[in-house]
Amino acid sequence: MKIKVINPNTTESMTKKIGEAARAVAAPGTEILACNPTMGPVSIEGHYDEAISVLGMLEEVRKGEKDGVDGYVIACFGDPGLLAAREIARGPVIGIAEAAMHAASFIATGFSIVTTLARTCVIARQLVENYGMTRFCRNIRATDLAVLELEEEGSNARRIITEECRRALLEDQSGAIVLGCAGMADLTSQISREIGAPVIDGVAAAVKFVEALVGLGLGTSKVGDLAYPLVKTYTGILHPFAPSSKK
Ligand code: 5HY
Repeated sequence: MKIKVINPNTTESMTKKIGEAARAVAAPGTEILACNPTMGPVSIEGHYDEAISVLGMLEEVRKGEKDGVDGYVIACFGDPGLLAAREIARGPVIGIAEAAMHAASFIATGFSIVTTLARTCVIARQLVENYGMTRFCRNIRATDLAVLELEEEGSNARRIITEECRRALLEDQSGAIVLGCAGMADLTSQISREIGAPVIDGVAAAVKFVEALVGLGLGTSKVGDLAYPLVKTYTGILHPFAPSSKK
């Protein structure tokens, strides 16, 4: 099967890291296509970045549909454009935040999210509520690291994140940690060993959930609100994004 893992920001070093994390857990028969749009924010750190990033992400799904992709991962912790992507996709589309939270809920009675800037915590909080995870999520902790600091050689990002994860176990009584940024995907096993608790990266979790759904013969429902978008004209520079009758 072919799974397209989409980094909605345009930082290629993060896309490479995300692709490596996805391939590390993919089953032998799964081909991972890691990509990012050529247009959009270099990092997604708030509502505006997220809104703008959705168009580029959806374009990657549109291309995937033409290329016979079996399922998609949206590799950004805000799960931007998730339902819009599901409307245009035949196969399953999984966001890394929903995947990580569900995985954590299967192995612990409570988890903490450790993320980047404090201003993104409200986005994670909204996802916790939307996904019905309020009873499992004990806390959402910001490290105040900018997303691109995770890409800097020799930054002390890993140490800062590890210490925050350690505090979360003690202070939140959490049994598992969810990493709140796709850019942390390469830190999972090292942090888990250091703190002695499960640490979940949503990229890997989402890949396995897509494999499971495709393996069950399940794709996105086309009954009701996730049916293909209605065919209509889009004017101006967005004209190429108009839903067409060709599926
Ligand atoms: C992410 N931003 O996973 C989110 C994390 C965040 O560019 N990739 C980004 O801080 O919201």
